[in-house]
Amino acid sequence: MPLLTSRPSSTLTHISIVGAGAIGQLIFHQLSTAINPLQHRLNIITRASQSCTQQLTLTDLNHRQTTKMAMLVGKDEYAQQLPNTDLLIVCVKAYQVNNALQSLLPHLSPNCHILLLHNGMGPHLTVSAMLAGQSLSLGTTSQGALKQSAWHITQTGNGLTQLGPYSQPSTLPQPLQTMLLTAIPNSQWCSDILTMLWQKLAVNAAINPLTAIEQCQNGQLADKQYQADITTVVAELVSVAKAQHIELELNAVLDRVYQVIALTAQNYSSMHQDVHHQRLTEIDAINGFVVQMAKNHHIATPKNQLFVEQIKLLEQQYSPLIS
Ligand code: KPL
Repeated sequence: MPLLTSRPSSTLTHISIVGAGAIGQLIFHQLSTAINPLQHRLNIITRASQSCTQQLTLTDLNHRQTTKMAMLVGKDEYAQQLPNTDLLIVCVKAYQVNNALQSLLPHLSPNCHILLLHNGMGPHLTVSAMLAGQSLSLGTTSQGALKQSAWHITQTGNGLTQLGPYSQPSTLPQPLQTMLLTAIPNSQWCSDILTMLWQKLAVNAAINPLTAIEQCQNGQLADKQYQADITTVVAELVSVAKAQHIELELNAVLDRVYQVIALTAQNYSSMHQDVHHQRLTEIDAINGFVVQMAKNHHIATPKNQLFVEQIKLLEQQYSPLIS
């Protein structure tokens, strides 16, 4: 059932969100509050066979509850709905990006703009090789959201969101860029998004595996006993970034890691939670990506490699299924 019928579909700007996890739903709430319903159509692409409408609830940081109706597009309507999509925002986990896009790309118009928003790095390399004319932007968000139930999320943090073009020059129409920055609080457009993603990768490469291995909150990593591990893992990452022509300053990156440790002291990192709930972790897109890139440049990254092995060992103990 289309949400709007007042304008012909071809004159509307269509925005589709892929992934109905906590971040996908949060972005849906934020966009649906900001868009002009006479000009935009917003929906969520699902892997279900049939399309349906669904009530989505958000409890925000002020404990206010709002409910929105969402059109969930199932596989039966991909061929009809996806060719109209102007902006596809992909909010699935890094390891789900390739599969998700493989089934969607054949239906997308070459004019569609794709935005990848996930933890870690790597999928942009395979996705950019799969594209048939579509242009690509990348992003990272430190917003926090937790699922209370399938369609009710609670916002837990208002961290920074950084978005920027991977395809050069960017073909994301200015009104869509403005709409994204208006809708998502504390967000910015970064012309040098790869540098921002490497900086965020350093934060995740230091905090996520260590908190999962030590089974602790982020704040515990301020303890002196973790200092050598954190410095080594970040120093390895900085040298790999440099080989990729991304200039990071080791001390500045370490300062940022310790700032995040302090600001999120009470949090359990996403990798800690994945291990705790026996889910597949994002290790391949975090420390695994550093190791992978290092191999291309013949750089040794033993600490990142060790973290990958330790997390994979934990995963083997519960054999997670790829969803
Ligand atoms: O992004 C995070 C994560 O848990 O994945 C940090 C910044 C480490 C906050 O927990």
